[in-house]
Amino acid sequence: MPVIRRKPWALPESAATDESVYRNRRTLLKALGIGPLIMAGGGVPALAAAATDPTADLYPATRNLRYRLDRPETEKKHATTYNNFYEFGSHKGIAEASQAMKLRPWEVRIDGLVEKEMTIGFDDLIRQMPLEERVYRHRCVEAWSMAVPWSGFAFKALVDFARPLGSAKYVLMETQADKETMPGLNQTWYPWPYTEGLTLAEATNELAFLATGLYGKPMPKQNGAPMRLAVPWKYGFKSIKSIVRFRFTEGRPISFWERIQAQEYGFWANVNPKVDHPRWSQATERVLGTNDRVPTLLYNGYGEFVADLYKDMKEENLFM
Ligand SMILES: Nc1nc2c(c(=O)[nH]1)N[C@H]1C(S)=C(S)[C@@H](COP(=O)(O)O)O[C@H]1N2
Ligand SMILES: [Mo]
Repeated sequence: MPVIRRKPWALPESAATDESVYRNRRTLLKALGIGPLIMAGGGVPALAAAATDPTADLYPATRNLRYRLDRPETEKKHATTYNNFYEFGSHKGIAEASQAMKLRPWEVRIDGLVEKEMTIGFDDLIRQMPLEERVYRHRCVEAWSMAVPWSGFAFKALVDFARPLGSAKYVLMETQADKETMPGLNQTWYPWPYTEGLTLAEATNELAFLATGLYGKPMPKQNGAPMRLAVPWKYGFKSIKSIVRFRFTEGRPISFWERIQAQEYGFWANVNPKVDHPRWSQATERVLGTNDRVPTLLYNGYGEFVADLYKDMKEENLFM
């Protein structure tokens, strides 16, 4: 295996300590001039602001009990204050900075190999989709994990809506890239915009979910408002945030992290505790909030849903 040097832009393995989770949160609260009394009500201010969201009436959506957890749900305060969203900075404390993001108007482009290319407003799109709530595990490639209730709809519903041509084999997704509100875009060595891709078979697998809400409310900005991907059997970087484009293609798209460091962050990126990252072990993960170390599961515990997708792909680098 080639020796891989630590690049300044590489994802850090330093899943920070619980202490820094609290430190980030305190910094956020201080910056917003909000003290612990208000927070006793639960949640960060960003979630309270969701009341003015034009889709607020859609939440909470009915929970789909087919998807179950093997662990407690992560507390909202952790999942909404410890984030990866490099558009707002290459560290975990971006919740405050991300509040600058403008969510309306929010247009979604559907193009490439589809019957008819289109641009559709997010509010128009979401009201045509079958909303539900699902609790999913989430396993970051940096070896921390959480388990949260997303609201949203099956990716398959979007694919059906987009009507891809028979020649389409992949779907590329793109995050908004707005220099005005996203300071991370000034780090020009990153290949913005953030992109990710799935095969159509993966995108139409029942687990692939387009999440528009979290904890029974519209999606907080820091978690990828107004719509982000949730593919819980893959490492977290596949779950692209704040999507503005779905492009259907015949060839395999190259994603953001793959462009940066393909030997560490490949196209498939399926979770496997037996295939270590070149710079750290993937055998266990640190649970956000409690800091418990628990064993990582093959396909992050979702093998019953997705293992068949890969049964004829033995030569592919499925777990990197
Ligand atoms: N556009 C965009 N999407 C992104 C990222 C990012 O930096 N930019 N980070 C990814 C990574 S590495 C992870 S672990 C998850 C984190 O999601 P969360 O902050 O909601 O926990 O978002 C993923 N989606
Ligand atoms: Mo991640």
